[in-house]
Amino acid sequence: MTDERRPRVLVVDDDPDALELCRAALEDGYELVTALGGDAAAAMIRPKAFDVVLSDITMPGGLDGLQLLRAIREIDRDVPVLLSTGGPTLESAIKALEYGALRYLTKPVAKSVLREAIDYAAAMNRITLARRETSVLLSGSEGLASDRAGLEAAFTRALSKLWLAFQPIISTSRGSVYAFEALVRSDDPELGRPSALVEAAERLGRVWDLGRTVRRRAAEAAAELPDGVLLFVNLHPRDLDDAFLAQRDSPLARVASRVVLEVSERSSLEMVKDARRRLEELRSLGFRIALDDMGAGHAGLATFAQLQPNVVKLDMSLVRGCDREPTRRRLIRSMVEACRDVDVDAVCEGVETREERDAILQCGCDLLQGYFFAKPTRSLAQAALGNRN
Ligand code: G
Ligand code: MN
Repeated sequence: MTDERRPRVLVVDDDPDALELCRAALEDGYELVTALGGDAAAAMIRPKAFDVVLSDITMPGGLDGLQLLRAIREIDRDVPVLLSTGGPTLESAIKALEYGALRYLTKPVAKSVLREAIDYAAAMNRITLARRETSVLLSGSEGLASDRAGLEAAFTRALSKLWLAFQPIISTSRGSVYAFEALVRSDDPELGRPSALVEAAERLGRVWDLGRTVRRRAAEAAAELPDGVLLFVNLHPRDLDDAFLAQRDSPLARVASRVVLEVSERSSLEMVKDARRRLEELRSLGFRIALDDMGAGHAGLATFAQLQPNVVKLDMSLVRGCDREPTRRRLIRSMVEACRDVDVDAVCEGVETREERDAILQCGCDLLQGYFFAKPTRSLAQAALGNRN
């Protein structure tokens, strides 16, 4: 081992004999800390205090292994945790996965198996630590706060400083604004980038909080829309599980006929239970559905069939440079034509230059969005003025 420090392993069991067995297997090469039961272990957890944790699952009379794992994840989201159990159940396996356990060991654990598993986990931990350092080196920042409490505080702060930017989608044939897309922004220094904000929400299990806040703001904006202009609002796939989304008296549902909900092709809908039924509910409330980022994901046909979108947005990675590449134009043209055949509106996103705009128009696409027309801006009125044709 090249590390000057021996990796610290926390072993947790309610059976002192089991702890001794681990000591014998790991003493050579590891610094071992033992805890007799989950409560004792929980009291020892600090960020980065251990390189690996190995815990029994069934420990009567205190935190069991799964509860301990959960408590560990509140404080240290990285440390590899191995669980050992006499009889794994499906339920415990699912929970373990959810809280990020590295693997299961079935008792009795042979010494060599244990050793190998701990060696592997320790290596995983070294990689994770190095990756974090790399991101600090390359981005000059710590990345997202590594402790849950810190991230939670940052996220709450970012939500309170959340605002929506609006970017027009232009109908070139009508020479007017067809819709605005609402894009989430925050003035928070740490979680200002939308991707960081969404990632934090995902980590904290607070995607619904974020979605509800965005939709409340979007509903306020919808009230100011000029006649006949729609508002596009991005959904996270997890939002589809939020019963509040499809409630008739939710702020956005009250203006549903003016709203197009975007679901990204980048994200799979497989994790959403009853996605199809939920989409039907939304449609029956009057919402329209858009498939966002078409061409950027791998979901393709399955997502299309599941969503039955009213609008498809062709991803900017396809649009970019389409004036110079015939292949891109051919793909855009065939998607736009196929959409028209099934009565779906096609929007090209990320149009940055006059040349791209002209090439897209030649492909038969009427609805365009991108910096060439207008950057996202704070107010709807400003966004409408910004567009050029
Ligand atoms: O995934 P989605 O399509 O919702 O992402 C839209 C994002 O793309 C927004 O953050 C918006 O600011 C950005 N965007 C909009 N128009 C353009 C453009 O013309 N060029 C680039 N590079 N980004 C754009
Ligand atoms: Mn979008």
